Amino acid sequence: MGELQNFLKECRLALNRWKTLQEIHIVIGNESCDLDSMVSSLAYGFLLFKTLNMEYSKDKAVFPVLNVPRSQFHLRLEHCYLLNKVGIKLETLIFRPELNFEEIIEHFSLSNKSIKTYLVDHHVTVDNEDILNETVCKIFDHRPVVENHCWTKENVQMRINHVGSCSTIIGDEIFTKGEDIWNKDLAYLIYSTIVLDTKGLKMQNKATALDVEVASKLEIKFNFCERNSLYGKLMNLHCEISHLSPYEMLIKDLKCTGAVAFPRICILARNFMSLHGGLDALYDLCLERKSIIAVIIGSDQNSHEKKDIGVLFKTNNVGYIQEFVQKFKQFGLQESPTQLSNFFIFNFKDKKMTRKEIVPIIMKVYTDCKHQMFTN
Ligand SMILES: [Mn+2]
Repeated sequence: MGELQNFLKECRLALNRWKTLQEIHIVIGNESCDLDSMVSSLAYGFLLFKTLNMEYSKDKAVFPVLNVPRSQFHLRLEHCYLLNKVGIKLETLIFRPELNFEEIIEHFSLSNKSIKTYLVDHHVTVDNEDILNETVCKIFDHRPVVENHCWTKENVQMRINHVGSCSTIIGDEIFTKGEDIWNKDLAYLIYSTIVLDTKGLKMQNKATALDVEVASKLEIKFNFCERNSLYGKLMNLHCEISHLSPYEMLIKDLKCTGAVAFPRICILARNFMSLHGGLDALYDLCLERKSIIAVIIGSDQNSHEKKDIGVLFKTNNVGYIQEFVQKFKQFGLQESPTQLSNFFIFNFKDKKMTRKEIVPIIMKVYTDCKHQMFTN
């Protein structure tokens, strides 16, 4: 068994006897569980495992957590493909519902044991993990800093770089903090993720100098030489939707912020809504996530439009909806008509935005329109 596979097996075993541990390190990615979230938590967990000498200690353990239920993981074909390729078995992974944070925190604080949390690929905890806030000690992220995040420099080390992939940051951490822990499987996970997130490491796309630097170092060290074919393979898997129901399409790559859900899908939002069961699935999502608004970020590389946004309001408050739509349009978007009074399609006028850019805009509009909720 390889070192990485053995590490994951050890983590899993330690989870079964967590009450006997003196020191726990939780590494958790964001709730969309996209590829760089998963790989960053596994890889950073491995770095901690090696550099804190956990392999020789019965008292310490690291839990690299994938922030989705196990039952929803198989929808992510590119993740399963890569794990299988490096020989990692799904049963050795730890999924969010398999840890009871409340119970762990209570037990650890009562008995004066140590618990530390590391956030990768996000820097604001959502409801399902905000109980961990007090324990957060390090953050690695590549998205725009949210202004009202609650961390202070004294308690939390933040490393935020505007790179294409969070795995680039973790790869760079490994090169500087533990170069000797690299093995081919770990390197392949990081390398593949950077390649996918930067569209084949092309600078005109999302790759930055650091993405290229880390990926190139891995290419030299481990003889990787397949940027284009690897990108094609992973992207095809990522965009494969024939095995998914409309609801599964929505939860495959989903983020929720407050009362707004942001599913990202591989067809245009307009086309999603014409699927049989598309609208129902969107309502189910709102119900399940207690969302008032669902914002579909649609993309289809083969279409002329390439990207669009669909917004469903789970309210009939016309004043609210109108103000929201007017305000949102001001961010370089064009509204195109639909048959529904509470669903809108927006097309980009010139510059297309990513979900990272859309989320803060929507949240600002959402806050600015809140007063309308209570009128009418
Ligand atoms: Mn990410």
